[in-house]
Amino acid sequence: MRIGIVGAGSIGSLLVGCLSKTSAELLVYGRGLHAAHLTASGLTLHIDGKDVVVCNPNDWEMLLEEQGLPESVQSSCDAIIMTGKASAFSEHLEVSKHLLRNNGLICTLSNGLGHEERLVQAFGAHRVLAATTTHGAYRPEPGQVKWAGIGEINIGPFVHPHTEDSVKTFLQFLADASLEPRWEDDGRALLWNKMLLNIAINPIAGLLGKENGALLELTIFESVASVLLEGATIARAEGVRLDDDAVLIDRLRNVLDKTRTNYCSMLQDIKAGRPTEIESLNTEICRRGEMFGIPTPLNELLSTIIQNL
Ligand code: KPL
Repeated sequence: MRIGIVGAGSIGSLLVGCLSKTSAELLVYGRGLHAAHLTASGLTLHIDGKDVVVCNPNDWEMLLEEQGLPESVQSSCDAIIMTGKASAFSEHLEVSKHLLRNNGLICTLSNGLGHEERLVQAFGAHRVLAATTTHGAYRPEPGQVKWAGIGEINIGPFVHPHTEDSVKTFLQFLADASLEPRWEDDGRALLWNKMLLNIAINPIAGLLGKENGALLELTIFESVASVLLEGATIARAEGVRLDDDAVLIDRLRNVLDKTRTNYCSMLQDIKAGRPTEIESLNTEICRRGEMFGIPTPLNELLSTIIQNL
């Protein structure tokens, strides 16, 4: 199976490193100095401060944004995982249209809601899977990725039920890569569960400037949980079947614990002076809250502060 990884940031590079150790054929799209390292010297993966895995650039084909897309790679991927930021979504969508073969599968790990609808418009419901990840990773320097939290990749149906063999093969490659794929029958709940984690963790860890583990401190954790529960009210108003509040809070605690040494993606964006994903996260909760006439003061506050940073 030829798998395209579109967006070679922290999570994208983690996937490249792990999948390069399987028999999957890899096509990787990235830009800048980090992508130059991936092309010329490969990738070093530091696993939770213990093991170091060196990944050889001959194990993937690299496409650089700076060079444009060659004809030779057109319609060559059986499956694509878009791993870029929400702000890169439109550009990565165009790249994916070029790379994905007829009837190939596509999913995105971008944080926030609304991306899958755009994939369905572009590729058709039968080609789109819902997917999220709780793996935590960051890039201490170009060519290096720290896998700071071993989580899961959750995959499920979005609109189409997806029982075809290619989905099983795709999941098997992710399992061979030790990326812990897990099939979830309710794709909408899957996307919302990840959204709830991100609206709670990302802006607060971003403002604190600390690793995810700092949010486990009792007084901070209570506020983090309140932001999550405010979002859960909106999900339930939309008819999404979520677990009870206590289960949602346990999951939050668990993800914070597993990614305790990770710098969340919003903190990485703030530090690097890049746009954050706040628009697709807390601001989106406020927008949806307004539609239902449900107040979302905590999400409003975080959204305003992050936007004004
Ligand atoms: O998704 C993440 C992110 O940083 O965006 C978590 C799971 C919160 C890991 O930090």
